[in-house]
Amino acid sequence: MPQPTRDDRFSFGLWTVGWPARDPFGDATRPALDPVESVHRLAELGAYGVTFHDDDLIPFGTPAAERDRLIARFKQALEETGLVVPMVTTNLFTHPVFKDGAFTSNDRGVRRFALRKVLRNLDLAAELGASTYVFWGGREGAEVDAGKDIGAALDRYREGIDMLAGYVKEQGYGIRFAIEPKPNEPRGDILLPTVGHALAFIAELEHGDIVGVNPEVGHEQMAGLNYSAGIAQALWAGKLFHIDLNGQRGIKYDQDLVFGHGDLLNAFATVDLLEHGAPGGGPAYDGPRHFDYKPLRTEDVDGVWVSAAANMRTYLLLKERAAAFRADPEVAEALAVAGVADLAKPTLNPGETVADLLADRSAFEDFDADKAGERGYGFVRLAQLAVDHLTGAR
Ligand SMILES: [Mn+2]
Repeated sequence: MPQPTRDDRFSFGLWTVGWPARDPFGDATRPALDPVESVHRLAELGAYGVTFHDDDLIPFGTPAAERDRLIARFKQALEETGLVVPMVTTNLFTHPVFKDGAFTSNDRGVRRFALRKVLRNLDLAAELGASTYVFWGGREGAEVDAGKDIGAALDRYREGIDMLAGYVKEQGYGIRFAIEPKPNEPRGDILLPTVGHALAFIAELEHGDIVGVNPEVGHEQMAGLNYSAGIAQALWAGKLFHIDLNGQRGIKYDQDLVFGHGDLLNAFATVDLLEHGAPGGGPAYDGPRHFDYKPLRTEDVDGVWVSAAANMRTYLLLKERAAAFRADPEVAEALAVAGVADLAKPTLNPGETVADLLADRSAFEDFDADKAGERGYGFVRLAQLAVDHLTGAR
């Protein structure tokens, strides 16, 4: 059975294993974990990286001297374990000040406070060597249509991200930003609800060159969307800067299940894409395999570490299965029958003009549409081959 190693580049948020399992209906079922202990346990399990929101490490409102002490002991744990910090993010959602958003709060004072909170944490992210800074705007949204000017909110969102990106460039931090879409929860409707919305927003930025996306499995699936198709478009756009792997079972509240414990077939497609790139020859993903999940509320502390290990085990099992799928000659034949690689061929010939196409009788006048309509693509056979590999039947 595959064992995770540093080379697999698995990373976890402090807030994942550290979630004490308080939910809207019930109290915490587990004690808070010391971030230093989490670093040690994750390293023992085979992770290579740990990520955090500022407040996961330094509780909101901590005085400066205590902040320094908390950072120092965290750094010591990193040194002892060799764990790295590939990504850092900001908590702009827990404190009541952010109840109407951070960069897009109707209250200008709150917007300025939010920028300052991020600036301070960006300095820490750079100090710890992070290369990605995630923006999840869970409170950037509304419940009441008349209560939020969406256009103005997007102006302020753009203003904030551009100011912060400009700061990162000016400081020479070498950090890229990754926007994490989510359709709803905690707000009724969140701005930048899907990968597509986020990509369109990034195209409007002054510093969009260092801004990409951090798609989360469950967030796309909450919107009824196909996660592997979403990250394929982000890869195509050169914008897949980071990923949040977890599990979700359909359109409901954000479950943050263990990776693969939701839509397993889509998890297989996701790992196949991340590891091998698109079948027609697109780029594969080379960043951290980051898990943003929550151990079930029913787990005790031991169960937390079982669940952390389960994420990595699922990934490695799917990686093995995806490699077998790709190497199977029958899969290659099914892909050929389906014409998957043919899609990589441009529709027009090199240098072909509209006039050339109009003059090509074989493209229209003599084209047998009825015959072409008879073709079977064999996609079901391809799907079953994936299921056979996934279940270990091949
Ligand atoms: Mn989630």
